[in-house]
Amino acid sequence: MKVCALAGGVGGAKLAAGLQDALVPGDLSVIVNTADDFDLWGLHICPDLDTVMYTLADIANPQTGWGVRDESFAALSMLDRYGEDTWFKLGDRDIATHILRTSKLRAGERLTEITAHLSSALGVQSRILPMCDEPVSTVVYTPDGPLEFQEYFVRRGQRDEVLGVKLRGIEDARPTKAVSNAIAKADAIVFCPSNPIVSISPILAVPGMREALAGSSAPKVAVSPIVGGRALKGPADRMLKSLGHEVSATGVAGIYRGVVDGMVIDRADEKERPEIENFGMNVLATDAVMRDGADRTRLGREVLEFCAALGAG
Ligand code: FO1
Repeated sequence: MKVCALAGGVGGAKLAAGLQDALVPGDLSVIVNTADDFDLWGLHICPDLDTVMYTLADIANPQTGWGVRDESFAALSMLDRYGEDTWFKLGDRDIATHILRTSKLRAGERLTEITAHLSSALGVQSRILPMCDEPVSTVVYTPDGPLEFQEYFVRRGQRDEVLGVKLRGIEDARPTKAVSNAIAKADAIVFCPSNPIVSISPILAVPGMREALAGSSAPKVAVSPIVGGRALKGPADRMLKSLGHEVSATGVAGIYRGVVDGMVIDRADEKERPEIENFGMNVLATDAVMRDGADRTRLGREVLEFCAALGAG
């Protein structure tokens, strides 16, 4: 069964790992948000691509979900001695990824090729696909004015109220050939439990992406990142609220209405089933919280079974 997943950072990467475990090696493609990408000290950093890559390579830091396990921070300490503001915690091994990516970009390679090279060198058999090769940047509008995404997310600790989100450069972006192929060949399409506003929406906003998804007859299923009215991780709950969405699995389903055929929600939110079914979506209620590797694999398998049942029905 060929599966195409859409993912942002930590939550999305966890389900992608579960799907990878449940599938024959090589049958998973993951389209990843690149609107969090930014440059720091001349290095091009792609946090969501790297989080997915390290997680699928089984070298991610289990405490944070991002960065590399057993990491050291000697380079960052030296930058600190030079008087630099070291607010973004780049580890030594992680820096190697950014050095190589940046040098290949400067040599004219596309982000898609570079990501394929890096992930295959780390032994990842799934395809990790940037949503596009053009630069796109999320700008978060707050009462203090517009902020670059990582300024909002890491430097200011997601404390600002989000009044709006814009995607700089999105008009010039296009789904890559690899992305279009992954969607066209998929037997199931899975929207991972990533932030619907700043992780999945940028992927959907790439001109041509919604049409590519609509052109696929494969069942499409989204896993809610909101459980019991709270985000599993990060600021999704506060963002949904400040942008006028209901903070619930139903609120997430409303964002994906007309795009997906099914929603996977947590058992705690079972009472929302009728409302979501009213959107014309099928609902699977299960344990949607991934605490460990066993949870990821179980949820991955359940999501695939749900997709198979929708495809057969
Ligand atoms: N997130 C943090 O909260 N603090 C950090 O210092 C940080 C560093 C970092 C370095 C490399 C990387 O790939 C990711 C990193 N992240 C960090 C995570 C990242 O900013 C967010 O998870 C995503 O951008 C949101 O999806």
